[in-house]
Amino acid sequence: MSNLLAGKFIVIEGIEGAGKSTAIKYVIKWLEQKRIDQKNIIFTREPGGTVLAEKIRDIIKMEIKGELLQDKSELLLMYAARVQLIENIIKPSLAAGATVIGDRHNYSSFAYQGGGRQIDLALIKDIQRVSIGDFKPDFTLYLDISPEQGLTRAKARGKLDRIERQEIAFFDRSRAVFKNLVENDENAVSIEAERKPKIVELAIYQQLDQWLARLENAI
Ligand code: T5A
Repeated sequence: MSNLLAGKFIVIEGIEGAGKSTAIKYVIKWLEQKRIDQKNIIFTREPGGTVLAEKIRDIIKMEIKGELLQDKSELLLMYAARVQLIENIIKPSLAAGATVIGDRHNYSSFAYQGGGRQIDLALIKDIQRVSIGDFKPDFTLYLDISPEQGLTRAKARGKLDRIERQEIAFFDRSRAVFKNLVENDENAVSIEAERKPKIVELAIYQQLDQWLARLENAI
């Protein structure tokens, strides 16, 4: 069974405060229950995850008086960080037989820069094609939450950053794009994330079990 999970890339997506960091702990617990050795579980986050990509993350989060980060610059920085992460960490780890868990990936750019910032999705697709080609996750868990609820959770944790301070409509558009992408992706599932942590945890295990069963049936 563990062989089926070797070399697989599992991604968690969702808007702010959906519970991605919390969900990752559950995914790690599930992998350990499937007897995947801790050293074969690699965790990544986007934007970030390599030395240079973390520096790009700093630029994305930075607020400079008198100079706005342009939407298209933000989009290109997301993909620059993604290329660094994929080529330096994700692909080599998968090739070595690890299971990689990603806190956000490509769908976040469609949701935030496409939905939120309203950049043409066709343009994002072109940038995706020239930067990361057809690289994609094996399985995506999308945590669905209303922006009101997600931002309440995020606020409870502390000061909001540049992106988190966008208006509710921004996150409504992001959520709509996420939902559309997930509905049209047979390797992605949506989880209602407004429920109690224990219920969300069980829903995540159930979805992972069903995905694993599909992998087994495909042999
Ligand atoms: N971005 C990123 C783009 O615009 N484009 C892109 O292409 C990419 C990759 C990243 C920012 O960059 C943007 C999106 C982001 O704005 P970040 O700091 O990594 O910035 O932000 P997030 O990924 O949004 O991470 P957050 O930490 O804000 O949200 P999480 O990880 O979803 O939430 P989590 O797990 O920390 O939970 C939030 C709080 O809720 C509680 C937790 O204990 C925590 O306190 N919680 C629950 N409470 C009640 N019920 C539950 N079921 C709960 N689950 C968790």
